[in-house]
Order: sequence, then C-alpha cells, then structure tokens
Amino acid sequence: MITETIPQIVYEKLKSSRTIGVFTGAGMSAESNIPTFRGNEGLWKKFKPEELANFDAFMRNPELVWEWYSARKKIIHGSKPNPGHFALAELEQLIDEVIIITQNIDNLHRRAGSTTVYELHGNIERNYCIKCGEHYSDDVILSGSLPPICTKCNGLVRPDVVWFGEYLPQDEFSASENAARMSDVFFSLGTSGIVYPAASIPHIAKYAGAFIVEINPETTPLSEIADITILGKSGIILPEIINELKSIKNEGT
Ligand code: BJW
Ligand code: ZN
Repeated sequence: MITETIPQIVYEKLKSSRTIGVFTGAGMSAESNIPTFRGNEGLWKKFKPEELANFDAFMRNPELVWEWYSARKKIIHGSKPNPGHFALAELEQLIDEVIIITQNIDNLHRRAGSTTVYELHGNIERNYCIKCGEHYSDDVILSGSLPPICTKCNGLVRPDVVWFGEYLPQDEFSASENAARMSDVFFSLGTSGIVYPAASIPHIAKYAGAFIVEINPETTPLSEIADITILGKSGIILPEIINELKSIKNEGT
C-alpha cells in the first residue's frame, strides 16, 4: 500500500513487536541539511557518486576526491541530528530491541542517542593510511594540506568509508543480516535502495516475515517489497509515529 498518511496497521504491528530493524540512507539526514547522493539539489551534482567514491578515482586524482570529502566533513561536523533521528532513539524506550542499520557515514544516529547502530559504509570521521593503516583524526586531517600524507610512511591517507567495488565490513554486515531476520517490523527510511549489498538487507527482513514500512517522499525499488510505503519525510513522519505509539502504550498501562 502506498499512502501519504500513517495507517492504523503500522501501530498494531509496532505494539506487538519485540525487535525492530531500521535501515537508513541519505534521506534520513536530508533534514539535517546533509545533501543526498542522487537528489537534484547540492553542490556536487556535476559528479555521480560512482565517479568519486571509488579507489581508482582516488588514486587518479586524490586532490579532487579529498576536496569532496573535506567539504562533506565540514557540513557533517556542523550538522545536528534531526527529529527523525531523535524519534528513533526514543523508540528504544517503547520497544525491547531497536537495531539501526545505516548506510550513512555521518554518525547522526549515535549522536541522537541510538545505542545499537551498524554502519555498513563506514564513518567519515575516521581516516587511515592506505599503505601502513595508521589512523588519523579529522582534527589532524582538516588542519593540514590535502591530500593528507601519512607522517609514518608517506602513504596517502583516505577516509574510512566504503567505496564502490570494496567489501562492506563483514561483522557489521553479518550482524545486520541477523537483525533483519529477527525483526518483527522493519523500517526502510530515506534510501533509494539501489546500492548493493546494503539494499539486500530489507529483502532479507521481508523473506524472514517482517512487516516492512518504507518512509520516503518518493517510491523506490524497495516499495515493491514494502507492506506500507508512506510518502513523506522521515523527520516529520517518524516523530508522528513515535508520539502516537507512546500514547497508545500509555493507554494500555
Ligand atoms: C528522503 C528525504 C527525507 C530525500 N526523508 N527520505 C550492478 C548491479 C548490482 C550491483 C552492482 C552493479 N554494478 C556494481 C555493483 C555493486 C555496487 C552497486 O551496488 N552499484 C549500484 C549503484 C549499481 N556496490 C558496491 O560496489 C559495494 N561493494 C560491493 O559490491 O562489494 C563486493 C565486491 C567487491 C569487490 C569486487 C566486486 C564486488 C560498495 C558500495 C559502496 C557505496 N558507497 C557509497 C559512498 C559511501 C561513502 C561516502 O559517503 O562518501 O555509499 S555510494 C552512496 O550510495 C553511499 C550511500 O550509502 C549509498 C546509498 O545511497 P542512499 O543512502 O540510498 O542515498 P540516495 O541519495 O541514493 O537516496 C536518498 C533517498 O532519500 C531518495 O530515495 C530520496 O527520495 C529520499 N529522501 N529526502 C526521507 N526528508
Ligand atoms: Zn602510513
């Protein structure tokens, strides 16, 4: 079902849920003013993410790739979690287990207070040398010249994120698969659902019998497996859902 309002069945399913899985993408942070990858807005629309987020592009032109990351690091450092992130953190007070599986690298779920967060595509606040593996903080990286060079071995330093053609962190991916299998309700929020293997996670939840709720202003390939697609912004719809669920749970006590 595709709808612009929140159907009652969403509350019925949530009320009886023990474990909720939440899969998030760039749209989750759009209301924190962090540009998405494939929207129409934004400073970097002359490049496709595939053209910058890959190792060959980095080796060919590390200055350009670092220009992109340093601009995004600055946006992310200056951003705050939005009401959608806070609503998910608050959901932990209402449901036994809430597991966030995010493709985002911006750390906003943890900053909002969510406690179980699996990061499938890394974290932009970390950096490491491609030659010796030495880690560098953003304070060091952003105060020097770009591209940053390792002080231990002269290797190039890169952000600790997952680029196209690279494997996802195996532990976090396996934990996400397990969470998807255990979920009673599974949310897909603010993702175009086209980048694999991350986009297989909602399919695993569906196959295991979860009730799938998608929130996105537009339909996506994941709408086909969603039980409900709510057309709207996660920063508006999620607080509505959590507030209503709170009053339903309070009535029942
Ligand atoms: C709102 C909203 C609001 C707006 N509220 N919603 C052919 C077929 C299938 C697969 C492949 C293929 N060719 C290659 C592949 C594999 C490839 C892939 O999937 N490519 C596809 C694009 C075709 N995948 C990989 O390479 C992955 N690795 C891999 O496969 O390893 C195995 C392997 C290893 C070695 C050799 C061969 C294979 C790695 C993928 C890594 C992706 N990395 C990035 C960059 C991360 C670092 C960084 O941030 O810089 O991850 S790319 C980018 O896309 C980023 C995102 O996490 C990811 C997903 O994007 P997301 O989050 O969905 O954002 P958008 O912008 O697409 O969508 C935003 C959505 O929000 C929209 O729907 C809006 O409507 C909505 N929205 N406002 C709610 N307010
Ligand atoms: Zn090094």
